[in-house]
Amino acid sequence: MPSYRFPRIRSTEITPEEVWQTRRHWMKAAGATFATGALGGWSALASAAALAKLDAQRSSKYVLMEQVTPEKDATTYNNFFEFGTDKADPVKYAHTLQTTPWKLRVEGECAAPKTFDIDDLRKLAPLEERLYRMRCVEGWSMAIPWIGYSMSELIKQVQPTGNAKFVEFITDVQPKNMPGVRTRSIEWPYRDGLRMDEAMHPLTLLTLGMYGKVLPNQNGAPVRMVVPWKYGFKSVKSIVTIRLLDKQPMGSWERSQPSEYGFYSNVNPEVSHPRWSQATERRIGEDGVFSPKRKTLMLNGYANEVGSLYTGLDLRQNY
Ligand SMILES: Nc1nc2c(c(=O)[nH]1)N[C@H]1C(S)=C(S)[C@@H](COP(=O)(O)O)O[C@H]1N2
Ligand SMILES: [Mo]
Repeated sequence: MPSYRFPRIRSTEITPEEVWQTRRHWMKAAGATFATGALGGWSALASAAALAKLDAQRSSKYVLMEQVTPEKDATTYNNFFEFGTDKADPVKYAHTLQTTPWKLRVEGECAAPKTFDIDDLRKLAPLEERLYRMRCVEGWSMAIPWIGYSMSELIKQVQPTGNAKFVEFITDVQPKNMPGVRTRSIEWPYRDGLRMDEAMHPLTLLTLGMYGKVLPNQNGAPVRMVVPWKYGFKSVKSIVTIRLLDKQPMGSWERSQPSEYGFYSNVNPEVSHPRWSQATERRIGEDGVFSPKRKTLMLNGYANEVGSLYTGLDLRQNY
């Protein structure tokens, strides 16, 4: 099994452009290996190679001075409880997820509720490739080139009313195809919510692809959300319903354990989860037990962009 690792460069020594160049180089190498069939038998990677390309303009605004997490790591180390609770489960089992046809309904406090299919969504706004940090509350993180556009582009289509103060995002439930929903690990359908101004913030991404291709099932095909300044579980996968609400909704994790998971779930190194410190993180794809852990950044490094959403809010109380 060949493994692709980036050369170890201190992140302070590289420019965003070099990061992307390195990534292109890596993708070429990976493509060459797929072509020769050297990975025979590893179905997950074979199917990842077969995913349709998705063209997007690379964002000049949303870049990071960091190395891109290898695609193999981002697509084989996942949380998608509908397919099991082990990180290796989604890539093994999510091939059963039925993604066509797909309908996404946007409804609730709005003048023009509407149902979109995936073609509608692809055409709704120009697709952008944005490199975002992603951090799970469990203490690992990645830097992933997502493809999509700001969630606000979709939400404004339905003409929200003045009562739309919150937005709820709901995953599909396919009992026959999702072994995890037969267990009561959390409440199904998987759901979570944002304040309206958080949902309308340009960083909040309606996501249709990653690494130059459509989303693999294990990463939430065919359409998911990515909210990079919040813990990973706010980034709802395989969305079928978006509901504009006048009251704050309660997500699946908050319902299951309100003392551990709050509505905000902003990445915050100063406020620990009861079972895990949030001060540091392990970057997936960085080799070895001797690699130093990274310090977790306030709002996952997006404080300049979204900090003002929380002025006057006690982030210890509103965790
Ligand atoms: N429907 C659904 N969405 C979900 C989850 C899930 O279990 N089900 N897990 C969340 C968690 S905890 C994380 S960390 C991210 C992981 O996204 P990734 O696998 O693409 O890295 O998805 C989030 N979205
Ligand atoms: Mo997570």
